[in-house]
Amino acid sequence: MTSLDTILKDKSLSQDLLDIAIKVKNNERITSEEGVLLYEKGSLGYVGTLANFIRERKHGDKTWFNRNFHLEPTNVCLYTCKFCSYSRLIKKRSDGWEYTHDQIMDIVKKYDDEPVTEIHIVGGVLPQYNLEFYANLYKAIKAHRPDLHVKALTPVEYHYMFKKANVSYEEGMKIMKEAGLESMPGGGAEIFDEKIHKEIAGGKCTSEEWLRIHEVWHNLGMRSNASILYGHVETFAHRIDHMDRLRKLQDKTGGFQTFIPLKFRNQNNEMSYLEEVSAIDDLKNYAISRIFLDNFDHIKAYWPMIGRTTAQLSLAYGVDDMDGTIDDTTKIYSMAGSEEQNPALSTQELVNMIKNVGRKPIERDTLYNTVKDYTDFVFEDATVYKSYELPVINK
Ligand code: V47
Ligand code: SF4
Repeated sequence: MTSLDTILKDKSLSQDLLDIAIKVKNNERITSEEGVLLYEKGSLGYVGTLANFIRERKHGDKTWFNRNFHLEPTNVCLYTCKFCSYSRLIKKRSDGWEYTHDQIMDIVKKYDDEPVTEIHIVGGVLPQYNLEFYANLYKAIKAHRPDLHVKALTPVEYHYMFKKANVSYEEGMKIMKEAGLESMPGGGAEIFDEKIHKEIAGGKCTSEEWLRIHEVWHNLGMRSNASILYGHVETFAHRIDHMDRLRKLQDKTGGFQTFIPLKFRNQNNEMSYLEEVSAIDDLKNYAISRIFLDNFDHIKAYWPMIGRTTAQLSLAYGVDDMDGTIDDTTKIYSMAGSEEQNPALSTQELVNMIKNVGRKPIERDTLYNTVKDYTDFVFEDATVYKSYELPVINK
């Protein structure tokens, strides 16, 4: 790949792109206008070089991953987001699942002998999954396995359950923290622009509410992630506006750990008429996120959504985090048409994916503490993760 110095000496580069490259070199923030310009005028090679420079300044070759599993209590949801291939309320509730507290605990217990460090809980919104249900669930998980980090739900669920329980965001998040919630994943943000948000995700918590709940959580000294759903009806200006709102909140709280660009997948949803964006757009989007979000430590490529090959390529375009082993425990993306129909990687596979593109695999915990550096580690035998049969519900 070209180096940043080569770009800085390139006489054919326009002044506006040169100015951005100089800012990157000097570790200065780019403006929203410059962000849009990167999408409109920056070539893949140009934005990739800038993003890779920032990535290596922050992390060198280090590439973070964790050992985790997802738990999706239900795929039935009150809301009807147009991009969602997952919710069964409208489609066919009898095709869905609605796990009870005990069934969820049975799934958690199946991982008792596995070296996972994180449980990622996410799913649909339903009345029975209320504040009491989740508070009891978090308590039960932590009582059963104190070392398992509970990363759970998004402002979409919390807004709904706090409203029903008639508690403020401050009270509600405090209850969740005391019950055992340790961090919040980045979902539910979609696109902050109010008009587009209403059009594709109307009814669920607004952009302002999403940001406010993260702020309240950060004010309790806790960490969370942020995402964007891109590649549908939004414009480049909407993507930058979304990142700008995150950058401003991050300036205030410093509570975000990682930014996860989520590519819209078009199978089995109400927006299937839209074509998916290309892998070149995906790489450019990772790179521009890396350049724009100067106050975010990490940019994550979520491989179950983007596919392993693009995830590997993204490591040269600003990405430094590959999420986790997943163990085939999420259905959100396979239902939406991802090439990863049964997302699960053994630690060895994930480590090799990272090594094969010349980076250093570092296992982390959810809060990015190093668990193990795999750079010089040689596997003696394949530590292949088992996939478990989940209980069949509603049958
Ligand atoms: O908010 C739903 C997205 C998100 C589709 O924090 C879709 O570590 C593309 O946020 N095409 C939930 N995307 C998942 C999420 C996440 C995933 C991995 C790691 C973390 C983290 C967070 O999934 C939703 C929505 O934006 N989504 N349907 C679709 N058809
Ligand atoms: Fe429900 Fe989430 Fe799907 Fe929207 S994206 S319908 S909130 S499960």
